[in-house]
Amino acid sequence: MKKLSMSIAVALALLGSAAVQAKTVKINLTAKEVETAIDNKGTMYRSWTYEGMVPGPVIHVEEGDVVEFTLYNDKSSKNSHSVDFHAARVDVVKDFEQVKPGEKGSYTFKADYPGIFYYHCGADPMIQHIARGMYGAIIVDPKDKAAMPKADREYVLIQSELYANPDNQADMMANKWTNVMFNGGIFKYDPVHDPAATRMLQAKPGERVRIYFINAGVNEFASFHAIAGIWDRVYPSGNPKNQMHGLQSYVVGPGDASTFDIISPVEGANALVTHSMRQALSGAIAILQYTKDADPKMGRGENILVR
Ligand SMILES: [Cu+2]
Repeated sequence: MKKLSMSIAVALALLGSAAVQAKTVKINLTAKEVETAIDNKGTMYRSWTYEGMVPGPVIHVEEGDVVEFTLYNDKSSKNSHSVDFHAARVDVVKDFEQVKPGEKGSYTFKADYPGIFYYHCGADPMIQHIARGMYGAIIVDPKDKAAMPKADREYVLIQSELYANPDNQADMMANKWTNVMFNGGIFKYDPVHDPAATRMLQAKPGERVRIYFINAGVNEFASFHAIAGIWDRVYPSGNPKNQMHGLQSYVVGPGDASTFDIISPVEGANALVTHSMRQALSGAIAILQYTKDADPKMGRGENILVR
């Protein structure tokens, strides 16, 4: 009996070591030039996208994973596109090269650093490709599961600017945006400022809510703040080694990202904003509502980026 339990222990140890070995993950994205809704009324905009959505899909891997990435550029596209993963260390010329309509391009990288990283199109002119919607999030979970406190719910919020005329690069270069948005929509999660809004972020009081915040820019800095709340922890670039406590706001520059944890001791709500008021009041406000009967599906699975 003793011998048997020993051999089981050895087998489990072997299984354990196999489980922590780096795995290879295949990720595919397709660039598509389609119309997307930019507000709660359904106003359409001639976006350029990954998979027909703004932001693009949330990509989730683990520290140490080898990512085999392929970009397909849909044959209906009029422009070349590319993907620049901030989680990758590769050759900017060879790997981030733009892909022509109807063609594909591949490269491989190892996700060496845990955290929240931006991805975006780098095709020329980059300012226009990003401003039209070619951006998204890649989360690299730390290999050490105890490196960060476990989050009860997680949400991705990506800030960006809206330029009224998607063809007008001069307005983008002159920083003449009309609105700042979270996840590609004006007041997308804010029924206070837009009665047409139907979505909010949800959690229960006392839960640790983790916000993966990316600033896609293209030009503005974000001063990310929770009105009526305090960030319990902020992790610049989402790396567990970068840990700050008790912050009221934290600046995330264009092309940067950080992980923000918040816990509400009470029922009610926080308004998550960029505290630059011109940015917030033109569309960059998300209500995070705390109720005891918060929807268990929110902030989990597919709903970490609320579409
Ligand atoms: Cu592009």
